Amino acid sequence: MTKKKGTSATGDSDRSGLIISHYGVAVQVRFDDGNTGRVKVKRNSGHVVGDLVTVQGEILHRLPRRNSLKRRDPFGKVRMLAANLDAVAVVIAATPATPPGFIERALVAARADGIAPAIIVNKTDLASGSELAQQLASEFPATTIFRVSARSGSGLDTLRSWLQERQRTALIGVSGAGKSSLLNALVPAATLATGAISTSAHGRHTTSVSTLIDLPGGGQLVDTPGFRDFAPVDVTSEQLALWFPGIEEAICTAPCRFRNCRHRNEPGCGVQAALQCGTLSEQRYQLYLDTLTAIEMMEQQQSVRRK
Ligand SMILES: Nc1nc2c(ncn2[C@@H]2O[C@H](COP(=O)(O)OP(=O)(O)OP(=O)(O)O)[C@@H](O)[C@H]2O)c(=O)[nH]1
Ligand SMILES: [Mg+2]
Ligand SMILES: [Zn+2]
Repeated sequence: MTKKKGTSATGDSDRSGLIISHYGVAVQVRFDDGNTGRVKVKRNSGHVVGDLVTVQGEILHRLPRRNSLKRRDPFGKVRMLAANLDAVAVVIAATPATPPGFIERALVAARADGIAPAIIVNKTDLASGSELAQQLASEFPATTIFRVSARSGSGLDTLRSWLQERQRTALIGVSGAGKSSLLNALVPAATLATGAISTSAHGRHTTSVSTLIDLPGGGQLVDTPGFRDFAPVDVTSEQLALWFPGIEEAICTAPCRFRNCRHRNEPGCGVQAALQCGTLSEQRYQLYLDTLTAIEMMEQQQSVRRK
């Protein structure tokens, strides 16, 4: 373990702090006295940015979490993004494009864990960005949407006051959407690396570790590495519809006949009714079905493993 600034010579006093960065085999802890220090952890130790810890000598104890944002990667592995969050903001840009269903699934994961979701449409200095913002406003009428440009600074004041009201917000989204650029624009002292302008539609991964940064005037932001797949973890096939944008509203408008309706082809289904009258789009419904099928497959695998 590297020697921590301000630690007693024996290193045996118990100190509490917050994990502000994770480097795989070590974490950066900000202690309650404001000093920071690196503490070694085992690879895949399960610690994550936002974790409250106590450190005694070289031993790190994690305190219970109030929530954690997780996703399942394409190989079925659970990846934890950050812990003890108040909000999660999905950063979107026209280029590189965000895969269909990413926003819906991120909203489901956030809501299921009691974390307030928002969408940040970045790069609105480009015409394509403004068009995208308009489109998303009609696709996600119930979600808070910010239109910003990290480059020109437009919309940042409104976003900043929203972030300040929440204690801790994680920025997530595909690589190249501009998460680190936004953080640098919001926090003058931040110097996060950002990707050079890329002609590739898929962008490249610039940020490789999550970092927590204080916003001047209150609130904290967590910058995360980009990823393209977002599959929720803590949501059962039964719960999915309750959190899925568009589906949830359909059920509220016209409750289904069966309480355990999965909204596929059960009679008296409110979701089918919304599809027929056009208040729910075919595309959104298909995304719901795809996510439902993926969760059901995971549940089956888990029940086979338990047997
Ligand atoms: N035109 C325009 N370009 C932007 C804006 N914000 C970011 N960019 C560019 O988008 C590219 C990617 O920005 P990053 O901030 O590195 O993106 P990121 O989401 O942090 O990417 P990862 O760290 O790989 O996940 C860089 O070339 C930025 O200069 C913006 O508001 N307008
Ligand atoms: Mg980044
Ligand atoms: Zn139904």
